[in-house]
Amino acid sequence: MTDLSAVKAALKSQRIETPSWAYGNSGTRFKVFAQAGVPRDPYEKLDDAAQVQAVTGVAPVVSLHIPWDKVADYAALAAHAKDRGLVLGAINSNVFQDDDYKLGSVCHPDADVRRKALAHLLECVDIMDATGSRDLKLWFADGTNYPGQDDVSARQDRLAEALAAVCERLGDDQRMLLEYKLFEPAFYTTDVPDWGTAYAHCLKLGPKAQVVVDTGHHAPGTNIEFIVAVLLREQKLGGFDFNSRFYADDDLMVGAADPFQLFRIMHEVVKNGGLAAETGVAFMLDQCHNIEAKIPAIVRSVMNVQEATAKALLVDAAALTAAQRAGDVLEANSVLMDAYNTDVRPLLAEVREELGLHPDPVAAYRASGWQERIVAGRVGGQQAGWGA
Ligand code: PSV
Ligand code: MN
Ligand code: MN
Repeated sequence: MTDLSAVKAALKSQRIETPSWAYGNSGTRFKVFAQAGVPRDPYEKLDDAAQVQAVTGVAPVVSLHIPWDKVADYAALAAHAKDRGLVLGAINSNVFQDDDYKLGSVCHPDADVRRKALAHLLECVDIMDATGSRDLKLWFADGTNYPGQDDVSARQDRLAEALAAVCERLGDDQRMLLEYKLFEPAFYTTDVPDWGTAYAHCLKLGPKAQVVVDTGHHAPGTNIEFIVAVLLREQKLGGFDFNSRFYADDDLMVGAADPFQLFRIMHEVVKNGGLAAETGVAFMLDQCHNIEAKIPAIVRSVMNVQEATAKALLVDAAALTAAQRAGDVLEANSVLMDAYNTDVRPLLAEVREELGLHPDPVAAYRASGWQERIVAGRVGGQQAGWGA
């Protein structure tokens, strides 16, 4: 039997981090469909994030992307966040949108380009000091398009050197989250293509270096929950970049393409203790909302993560272990499926009411009048930078 009050307490204390770039105009490389009322600067992105927090109560953390969120005074931006009940989360570096990075950034064959890329990563740590952020999230577009183009092992050496320099610079309470991605924009080799490569680097770098699992960055059919279980077991799971994919790095709303996969991932998280704040697993979103309304889509995404988490928390752990130990394959599977097939929406509505919130966050957002205010008040909203 599952203890419902413990389930509710866990749901109330989960923190879901939303990305600043999801509030701006962003999308595919083909066309970014601009929406009315989107933020014109990072301050307004935080104003929108505050609306998501206001209706969900579990999304007070916002990731930034540098230089997309470049401001003159990061401490002032952090204060703006604080005034709205938010905190600034992961700082995402950007060493992929400059002409110099055609052949890579920290893995580039030219030492001058590598120095420039490293300087940016170190600047991101300076920004973390000002914002109070714990996490530096690193994703590299580095790789090659053609066999023979560059020395694969030498590129790993260059990567290791840069990562070590970044790790060295981190403060005691700061971490480096290394993100992997199978392919794109490099199509032959990618320098951090998979969790194994990320893990190997993080292992050498020590406890401040952790792997981040972006759910859209795997080959079709990859068993992501297995990766999650292994990384948690090795205490190397720094967090998630949640989103949905049908084909490649689609960046659609988490839980939209495959809610069952999201449940399986959250089951491994819950089972292996990753929901506890002390483990430091960050539940971040990394999404673009190109054709759907942005703020309600982010609210829905937060709810989708909550629903998968609630179902995972409802798994009857004792019954599951008993069935597994007895070798009762069907019973073990049905214990898991019972939890997955539970409609957790009423439970989450109760959780919200107990937090003093409206039971339906999307309806609450629509009723708030915020959308009408930003459409009327903001002109010339910002391009997030990605997918331009
Ligand atoms: C590029 O694939 C990417 O989508 C990565 O997932 C990063 O986390 C994100 O951009 C922001 O840099
Ligand atoms: Mn990502
Ligand atoms: Mn991605």
